[in-house]
Amino acid sequence: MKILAFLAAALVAVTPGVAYADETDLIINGGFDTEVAPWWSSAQAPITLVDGRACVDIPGGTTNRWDIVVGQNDIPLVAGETYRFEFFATGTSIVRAVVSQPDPPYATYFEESPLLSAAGDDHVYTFTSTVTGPSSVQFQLGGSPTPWRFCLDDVAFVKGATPIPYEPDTGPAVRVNQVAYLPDGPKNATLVSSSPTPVRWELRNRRKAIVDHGLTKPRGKDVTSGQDVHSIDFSRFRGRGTGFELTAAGETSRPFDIDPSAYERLRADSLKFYYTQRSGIAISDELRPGYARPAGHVDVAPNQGDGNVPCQAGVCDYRLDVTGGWYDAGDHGKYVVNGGISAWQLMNLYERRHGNVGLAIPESGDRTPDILDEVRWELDFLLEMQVPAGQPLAGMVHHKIHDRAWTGLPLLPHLDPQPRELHPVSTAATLNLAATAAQAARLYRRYDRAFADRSLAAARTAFAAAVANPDRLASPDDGTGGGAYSDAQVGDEFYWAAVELYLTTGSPEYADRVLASPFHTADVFGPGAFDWGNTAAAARLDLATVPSKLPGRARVVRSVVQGADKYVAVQRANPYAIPYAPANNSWDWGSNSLVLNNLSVIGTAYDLTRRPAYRDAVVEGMDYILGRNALNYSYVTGYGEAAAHNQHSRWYAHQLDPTLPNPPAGTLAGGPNSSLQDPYAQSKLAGCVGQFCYIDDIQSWSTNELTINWNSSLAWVASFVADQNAG
Ligand code: 9MR
Repeated sequence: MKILAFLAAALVAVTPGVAYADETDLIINGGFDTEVAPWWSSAQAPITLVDGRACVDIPGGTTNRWDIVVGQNDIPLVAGETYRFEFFATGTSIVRAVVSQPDPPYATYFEESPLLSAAGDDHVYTFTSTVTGPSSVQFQLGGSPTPWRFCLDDVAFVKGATPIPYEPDTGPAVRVNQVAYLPDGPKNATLVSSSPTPVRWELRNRRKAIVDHGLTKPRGKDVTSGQDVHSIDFSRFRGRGTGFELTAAGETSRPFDIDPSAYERLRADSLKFYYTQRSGIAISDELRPGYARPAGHVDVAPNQGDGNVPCQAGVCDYRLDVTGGWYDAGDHGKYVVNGGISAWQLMNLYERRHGNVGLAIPESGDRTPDILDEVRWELDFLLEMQVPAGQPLAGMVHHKIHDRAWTGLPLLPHLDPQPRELHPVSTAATLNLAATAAQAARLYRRYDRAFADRSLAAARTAFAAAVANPDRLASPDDGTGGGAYSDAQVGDEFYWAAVELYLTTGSPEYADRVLASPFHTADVFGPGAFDWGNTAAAARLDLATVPSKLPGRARVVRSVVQGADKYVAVQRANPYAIPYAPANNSWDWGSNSLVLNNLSVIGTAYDLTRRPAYRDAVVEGMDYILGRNALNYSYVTGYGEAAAHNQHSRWYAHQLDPTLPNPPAGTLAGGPNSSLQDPYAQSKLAGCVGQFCYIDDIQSWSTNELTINWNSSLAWVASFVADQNAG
């Protein structure tokens, strides 16, 4: 029931359901007093008017939120205009309130997913449109296993509104590693302060006794955050304990430990992440209390299964069994190029130290180290993606396998009803298999000779196939139902595959390929050292650390040390000690992984030189990830007092379904992404500076997803830090 809109201009406070001067409500019949039109709803859920509200009985057992919708079309949007979206609703579930494109591909312009209450609440949001054109205002209500009732009233969509600005809660001005410093390691913090002169800092122990003090160092304006900051160095303090706090300028930091044990835990947790990402196997409650789920994509309805997957129409006429592997991220796709870099990094972690880390996985207790058992789950899948002998393009590797259409959140893997499809082969995917299968051949040989032989044969076949098909590039437009992971430049993948094949076989054929690659002499250490599409630096790290007789190997080692020097210089110049400085302060998608991968280059330089400055730089770099940052937020679930926990995921979707868990401890969030590539981030973070381009909301897939390639970066660096013991 709409109340006296024409008198509203006289009111001072914002009252839901009311339009003010210069504001126009674009919704027709938002009050449902006597009729339903022009509102519409899905056929299974007709609207009835009950006491002047629109009510719908939502059937149980649908899949996606958008399977049941109440909506109104023909709402015109103007780019740059701000709208206030308000409604009153009752219910016992979550409603996805969206403003979207009315026709395919139904782009989402705005969304919020509040939890409803039986008594009902007013909901008020503002959003600034980035498009001009018609839209549909919708309440999406599907996806519940059980039936429920939704009632709606006082809907308004008001043009000319004033934006409600989003202010992140950044807590105290003293920014620390909220988890732990190493007793003998570097201990640094950052104070947000515009004081031009140093201020006093004090370190207090758990009993609040001052155990050290000193003066901050003013550092001026930090470009990564736009803040005026000071740095604090309390490295000389060598005590141990829990519950320390740092005070400066009247502000007290979040508490932290000075103790190495957190990094042993983080090493294991960041690696345990992979078991719960596994496809094709039931996750055991005994091994992961609270995370049990049935096996995903094993040909049990409603899954269509990965056991006998066809290609997209016109791509091939065989089917493959591609069960297993890890789900890439918060989606149910499995992509060879991202699986490849993740498997490589975990194998690299293993190759650098050769120890076991107990991961409590089904294979624990066999004679293979747990990390290798976990990576094997992915390697077996990567091998399955290779085109079998006798087929056209035999030896090449399919780029990816995923759902035909995008699914919504939440959706457990075993409940995904979409058909699965193999996408075309790509040179990049083929070289990912060549690189990782070659690497596997040298690391698994002492545990499983037959697997090592099979891997090496597959790697050789893949490399030859890629040489014969050097420009099969995955299309940037192939992003329906899964990510594109397209890569226009595969020279780096050729270099990487040749390097791994050479290191495993010592064969002159591959040595020649390595030496002839333009990537061999190039400076491969850019703003972010390596990622799924830029693999030359990864290759270089292995070439520098795995023994070989490659001519000019000393120069290779030197290049890694020089790369590390570059990242250390970037880190020293930054008052938050971030070893990542992208051009124009434009932070990349998955920036946390780039920060960590740069640290892994520095860590590799430490392994090569044993210079303590490199070790200290890696240890200090971890501070940024664990809370010493502009948002005062740890990016790792379960680590730190204020930490990421709503990462974008279809099954750790606690934010959208309270019966589901948050991601397991040790899960890394993607981190600040200046390009704000999802509507939620756009609605909250427009105009953000570098470090501020992040929001811990499940809807922000471009700043807050979890992925297998980002957790491998975390695992590598956590493992390095854990190896330093006290520092
Ligand atoms: O991590 C990927 C990032 O580098 C790309 O810029 C982005 C757009 O192509 O895709 C990211 O990968 C996503 C993938 O396409 C689908 N699964 C989730 C991945 C993480 O967001």
